Amino acid sequence: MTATYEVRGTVAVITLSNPPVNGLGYATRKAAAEAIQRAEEDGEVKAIIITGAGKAFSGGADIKEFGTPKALAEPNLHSLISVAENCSKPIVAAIHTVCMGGGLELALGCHYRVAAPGAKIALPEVKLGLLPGAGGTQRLPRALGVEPALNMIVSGEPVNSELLAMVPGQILFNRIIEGDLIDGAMVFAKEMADVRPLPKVRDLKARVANGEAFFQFARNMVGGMSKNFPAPLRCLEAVAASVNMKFDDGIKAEREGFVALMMTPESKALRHAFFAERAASKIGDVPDDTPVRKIAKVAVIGAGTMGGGITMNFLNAGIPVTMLETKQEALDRGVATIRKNYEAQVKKGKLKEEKYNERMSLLATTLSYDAIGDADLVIEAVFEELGVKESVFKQLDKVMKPGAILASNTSTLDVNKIASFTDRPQDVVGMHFFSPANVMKLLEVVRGEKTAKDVLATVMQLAKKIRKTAVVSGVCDGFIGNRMIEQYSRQAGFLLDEGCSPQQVDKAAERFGFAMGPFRMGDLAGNDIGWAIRKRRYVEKPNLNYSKSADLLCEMGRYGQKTQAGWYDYQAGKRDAIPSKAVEQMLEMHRAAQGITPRQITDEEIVHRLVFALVNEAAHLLEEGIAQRASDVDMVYLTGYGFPLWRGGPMCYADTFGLYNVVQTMKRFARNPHDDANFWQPAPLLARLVEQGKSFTE
Ligand code: T1G
Repeated sequence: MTATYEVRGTVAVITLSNPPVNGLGYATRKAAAEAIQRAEEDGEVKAIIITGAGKAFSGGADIKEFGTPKALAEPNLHSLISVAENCSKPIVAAIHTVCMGGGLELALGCHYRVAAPGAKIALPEVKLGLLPGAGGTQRLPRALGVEPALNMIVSGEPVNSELLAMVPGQILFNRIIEGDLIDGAMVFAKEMADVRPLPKVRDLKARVANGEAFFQFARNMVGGMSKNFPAPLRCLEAVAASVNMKFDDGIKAEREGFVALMMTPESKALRHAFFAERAASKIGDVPDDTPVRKIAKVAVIGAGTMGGGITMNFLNAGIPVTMLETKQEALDRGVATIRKNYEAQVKKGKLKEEKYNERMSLLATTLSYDAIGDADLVIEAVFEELGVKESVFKQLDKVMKPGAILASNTSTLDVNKIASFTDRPQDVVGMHFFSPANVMKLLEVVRGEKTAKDVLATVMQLAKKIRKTAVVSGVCDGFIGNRMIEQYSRQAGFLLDEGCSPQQVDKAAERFGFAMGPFRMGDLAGNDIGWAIRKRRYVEKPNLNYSKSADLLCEMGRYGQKTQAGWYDYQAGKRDAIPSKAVEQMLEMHRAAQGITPRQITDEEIVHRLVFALVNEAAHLLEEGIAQRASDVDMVYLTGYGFPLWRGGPMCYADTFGLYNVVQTMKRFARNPHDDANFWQPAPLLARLVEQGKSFTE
């Protein structure tokens, strides 16, 4: 949590040291400022190098300190940068690996900057709903040029150091150091030791031709791409200030923007999502250093939509896959679909031809279980019926080598039951991918009662390798995401019974920010899927009432896009959802048969019945230990169900709305005779949090 200091000859080397990424927390800022002052007072020292220990120069301000007094405790980041900039001896920032956010702003306050090639350079604050708040919007345009600086700040994306060093006229990097960075920085520092005046980025002028027109064009572009996210436009205005204002005035303008953004719910949501994604990879009772099993070869059972998509994830990560089917034509179809997906990417320029060929060379197919026994992981993606799973897992138990992980892609079936079909339940785990499996980031890792800890650790690490956001779920019907979406869908059905049209519900949900409303989603996924689940429910839970509208729709054969008719009508070959007269009439007749007089329902009621149904069911899941933490539930909905990122997930949204207000709203819903009063009783956890004045995620 500090900075180390050593003198080599006439050069002081200050090393930021706050693992894992040298976040510029209070202790580190204080130690760095003291070290600079120590070097300044040391008569032997002629020049100073600042660098970072471990795997980063610095990942920026310590986000964990935000909202606490430490974030602003002196020396705050501005003050540390000012200490560096006003030092009477030259300071060289020696940058490697990662230099982001406040870390780059500190480097910009130094007199010189040298970097190893391949260092990731970024001002990613915009991804946290912020803007660079320690001079980055004023110094980077001066050091790199206005347009490249604007692009970096508004996108937040990293750029390699050696590429930035090639920008004409830049002085962001005075030298790219091949070989040992510190040795190279020492050579450079000695060369500069007596050069005066010391160069300060703040003394440069930020210039851009046709400034007003340039920023107006940029405003239109950025504004169009950042609906619901206030930070990008604020970033742009701060960069414009670097051109239109004196440095100190620009810093003031930047500060105002930063403080304003820090208070926005969008930034709170984005910061929450940043930590939620990282927290999701941790399993309470599985230590981070649990040894993992080597996964060099994968087998996938089933070459259908899911099996093919799952296979692509591993091919994309360079892991060979053997795909197994029962019939050659199914295999051929599966391979053809994979080829078609890749060829589409090649056509769009998203995938190089040689990469495509390389990935296809990793794919093997077989009709025989004997050919997959040496795989380290096998994932079955066969028909969602327990009998079929049983026969597959009994086969796998026979042929798979000891220590192989046996995973099921089941979306609702009992993973404990599936594990019981084998003599190695400790090697069985659920890996629930979401369709399209090669696109959706979410992977629900379903932990059976007997699933071994190293199996979990292995799958969580593998998820990162195939670029999935893995969230651990316990075993229950629907795991986390689908169990919650069932309550969401029940509410959608009740809303139809009470007077809404499918398009009204969908529009309200989409205005709230969902990528797709419940009825368009049903038409896309296939309404017959929900139908099959409800038929099971009517037997298992006869007291759980549902709107019958969805059943009536399926009885009309309106399964959705695949039948060119669902909640909406569709023209052949098109996906545009057209409001359906037939559905409108069906709903009118259904309401009359139920004796329901349709009523006007506000968007707010629609959204809150949908979202708070998710929240209440999630509170039960947390209570039962199916989900480890509320932020995991948010990750499931942000990465698998199209929940708007700028709201942080259902649990974060409930916290922002206020849990007391959520419960008050639920009480109103419970009084609706056409709803489900029992469901709207606050889950015990939710009631407890309200009682204690606490929240799910803060
Ligand atoms: N502050 C606090 N913790 C951080 C952090 C940060 N800036 N960056 C990473 N961590 C933690 C992270 O939570 C995880 O913790 C561990 O480090 C490893 O992270 C005024 C206000 C740097 C590219 O936005 O992009 O400066 O889970 O798994 O894959 O203008 O972390 O192990 O407990 O991501 O090697 C701006 C955010 C801050 C950079 C490394 N900076 N970080 O990636 O490791 S705001 C950022 C990243 C700011 C100033 C403003 C990445 C990384 P744990 P990781 P990684």
